[in-house]
Amino acid sequence: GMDLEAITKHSALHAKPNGLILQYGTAGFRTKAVHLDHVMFRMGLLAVLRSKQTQSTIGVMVTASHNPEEDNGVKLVDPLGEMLAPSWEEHATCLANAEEQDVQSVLLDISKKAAVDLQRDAYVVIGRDTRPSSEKLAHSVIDGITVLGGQFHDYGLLTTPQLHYMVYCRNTSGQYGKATIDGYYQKLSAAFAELTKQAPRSGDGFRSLKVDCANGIGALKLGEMERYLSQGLSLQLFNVGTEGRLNHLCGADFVKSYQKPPQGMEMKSNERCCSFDGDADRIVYYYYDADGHFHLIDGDKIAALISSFLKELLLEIGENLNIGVVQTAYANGSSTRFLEEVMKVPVYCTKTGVKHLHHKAQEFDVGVYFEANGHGTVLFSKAAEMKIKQLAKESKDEKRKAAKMLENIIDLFNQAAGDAISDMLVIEAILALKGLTVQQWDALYTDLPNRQLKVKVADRQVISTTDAERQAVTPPGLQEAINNLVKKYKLSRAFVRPSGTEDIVRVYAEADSQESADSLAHEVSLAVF
Ligand code: 16G
Ligand code: ZN
Repeated sequence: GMDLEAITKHSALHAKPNGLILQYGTAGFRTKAVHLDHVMFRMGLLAVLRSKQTQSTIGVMVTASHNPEEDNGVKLVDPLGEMLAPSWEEHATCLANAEEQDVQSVLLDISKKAAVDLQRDAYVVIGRDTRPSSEKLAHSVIDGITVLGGQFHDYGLLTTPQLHYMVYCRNTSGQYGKATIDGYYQKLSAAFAELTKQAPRSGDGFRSLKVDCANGIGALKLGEMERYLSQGLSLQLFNVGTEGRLNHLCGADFVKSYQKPPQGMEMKSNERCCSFDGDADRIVYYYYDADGHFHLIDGDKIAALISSFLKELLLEIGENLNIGVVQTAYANGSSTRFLEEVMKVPVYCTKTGVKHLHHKAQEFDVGVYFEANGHGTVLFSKAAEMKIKQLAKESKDEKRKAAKMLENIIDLFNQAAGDAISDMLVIEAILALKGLTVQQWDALYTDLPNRQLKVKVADRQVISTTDAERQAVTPPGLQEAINNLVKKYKLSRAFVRPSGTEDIVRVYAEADSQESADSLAHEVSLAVF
């Protein structure tokens, strides 16, 4: 049962500010850290209910990813390391917004609706990013867990994907890996070493990569990981959090949004560099060419590199395993064309937000998904994994070699969530094996010039969309107006969608030149008013 008195008492110690209403959005709750104490406590409560209901370990991650340092947030991780199920997002929103005197009744209501057996045990694991506010907020989560009698393990500082990994491991009785930080590094570094064993050595014998850690958790975790990597890869870490502020003028979101290098990183021409975001679930690459031009290699081009490599290996093993690439409306038109027409892999488009892409990618034997902003991974179906493992044991020569590579790739990708560390290692392995420079990778295709704008409107919900956010349904006439504007430009495309994380409408446009993309985006944003 529930100790209602204890709940009331502890809840009062984590009181909700009057009138504050928050939504469990695409990335959980996210706002100024000072407004989040009650949400943390209540998410501790909710995690216990979810754990009882699923009879599994549930994760709670305290982070606000690429947001400014003074923000924070929280999200729950479901049993297979996935994002919280949509019906529970609603419960989360209800509970977070309940007035103090209603917390008990909302808890009971959720338990009833979701058929939670309150007699069951509960186990919750917690991780947090490096924000100054995160430690205290994580303790509020723990307070919520314990007041409902749940057990917990606090992993302390973790990247978001590491917490997803832990949850996945714990609920698959260790089959996916050991649910410890050492287990995570061992699994990844072993797969990386196996995979790159065959790679031709570069001139000086080892490969090096510069990493902008966004002054966040990535610095800490890459630092820990380095000794596991031994000779395979040498990392030079920048923005490690000793001086700069988290995500300030650096990190994957900054580099992608402004299409320029982060501050605090020394770059020479043609050097391969990458940026993590604040919780290390996103990665983008970039370099300066010999003429001093900056080139961004975003999630779309990461997907292109990875799917080309995987397609080749799949052909080699010849088992008719299907591969699909999942993108969002933000994917550059050139990337979609390259994948469909040159690589001949089927491409699918889903709504923005990792959970949508992840879900779609589960339909394939090999499902590659990436958002343009650098969040993504590759999922292998159980059947594909078993087939590959069998071939790696039983087949011969080239086929066996390809199967072994795929086997290691499966281990190297985080199957629970997009993971900057794991994606980085996959990319580095592919580049090494293929002997590709960053410029050669970049040259797979040329991005269409594009522009993103934010538009402030009175009520962003008046805009609704369909066709994976590529078509506006309401307000009436908006889509027609966009169609007419798009017609004026070559190779053009544009869409609008209400943001799921900010009180704004986002506009995206691409066209044959930067001037055209800029002016199309501007015209579309005027049509939104
Ligand atoms: C969240 C999503 C991210 C998406 C972004 C879009 C997760 C873990 N994160 O950060 O995938 O790209 O929202 O934000 O799902 P927007 O709705 O404001 O454009
Ligand atoms: Zn993130």
